[in-house]
Amino acid sequence: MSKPPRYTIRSACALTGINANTLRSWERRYGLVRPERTPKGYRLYSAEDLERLRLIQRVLEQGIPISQVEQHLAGAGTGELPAARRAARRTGRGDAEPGTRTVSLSLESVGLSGSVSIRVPERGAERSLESLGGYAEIIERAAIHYDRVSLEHAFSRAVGLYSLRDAFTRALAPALRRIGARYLESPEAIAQEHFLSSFARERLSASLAGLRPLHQSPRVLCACAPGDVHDLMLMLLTLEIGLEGVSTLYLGADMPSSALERAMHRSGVKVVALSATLDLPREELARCAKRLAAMRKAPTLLVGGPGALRDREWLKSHDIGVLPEDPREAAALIVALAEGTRRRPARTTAAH
Ligand code: B12
Repeated sequence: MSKPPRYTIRSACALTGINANTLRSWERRYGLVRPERTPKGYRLYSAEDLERLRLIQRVLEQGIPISQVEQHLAGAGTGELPAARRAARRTGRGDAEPGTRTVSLSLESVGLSGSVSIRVPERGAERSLESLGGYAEIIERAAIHYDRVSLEHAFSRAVGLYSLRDAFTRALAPALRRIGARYLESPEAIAQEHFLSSFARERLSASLAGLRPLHQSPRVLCACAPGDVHDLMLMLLTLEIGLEGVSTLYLGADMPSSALERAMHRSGVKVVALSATLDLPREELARCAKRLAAMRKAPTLLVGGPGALRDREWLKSHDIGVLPEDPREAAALIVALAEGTRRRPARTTAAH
């Protein structure tokens, strides 16, 4: 089994949207998170550390000063936070004071049971930012105006409050699809789509860069199908696999099958995950699957994305697995295959 994943400070920044100086200062000045250190002194964050960082961000988002966060989190064990107790004392009852609202925070994500309610100042402007749908609109507007500052701000905030996965799939991706859908009405939409997809690639690349597992040779090869450059979901999938502690070989866009086969051979990966948004290059894939079947210790070949879903039956009939649409489910399946805890998809008997 793979070791629990640990993240470098670079990954932690990319995954939480918090910058490195802030992370160091939260550790040094307030002792809010204490990551492990490598023998050379580099910080390594655990998944629990990342969840705690997200919880801290949620508390800060409610207007609690950083200097009081530790106290708030410490109060969590009693089921009530100090701010809530103080507010209740002031009003003599537990319900709302004018100008304040109650926020419930689940502690499950940091390994504690139950949830806590805290009373925080009403901040009208923040409320509209609370749902990811709201972020999708802000991101779309920012892309339409090529407003990098607002884009950075909204996306980082969504990452911080939710996760990179949710921020990407529920805020940035819908904005991208909406902008993409407008290209017939407005030629400028192509420029806006490029602006937003480049931004998404930058952010996903930054996360991937910090996620190279240090202790394994790669087990999963990730690439786009030949001729296909839509690599955003592939990057997210690669990230999900990495977050499970499984090492990947990311080859990116438009991978010709001949090069793919050589890379599979040399790297010795156990699973090959391809992403296909456009229609499948059937001939090339069929040739690749055939050669693969003749290999000793052949890796499992799987394809995901809209192109694969449209051609599901054809893929199955060629002994090629189809990945679930949800990138997280797809990653779970790949990880299970890479770790040998799940059998390869059954060979079909359909005619080739
Ligand atoms: C961004 C984008 C681009 C960018 C790609 C940037 C990049 N680095 O990825 C650029 C500008 C380069 C581009 C180019 C082209 N594009 Co384009 N593009 C898009 C756009 C707007 C988003 C694509 C995307 O990232 N989707 C991923 C997420 C955001 O959305 P989703 O598809 O709904 O994904 C969900 C699931 O399907 C699943 N999923 C998706 N992919 C995968 C992969 C895996 C492995 C898994 C597990 C799950 C999964 O996850 C999502 C959550 O549920 C779409 C519009 C759209 N509606 O998707 C067009 C779109 C995909 N493009 C299209 C086309 C036609 C092209 C071009 C041919 C245009 C041209 N004439 O040059 C070229 C093709 C270039 C090539 N050779 O590949 C068409 C495809 C039509 C088709 N059915 O074949 C679309 C649908 C636009 C349209 N409505 O016509 N494109």
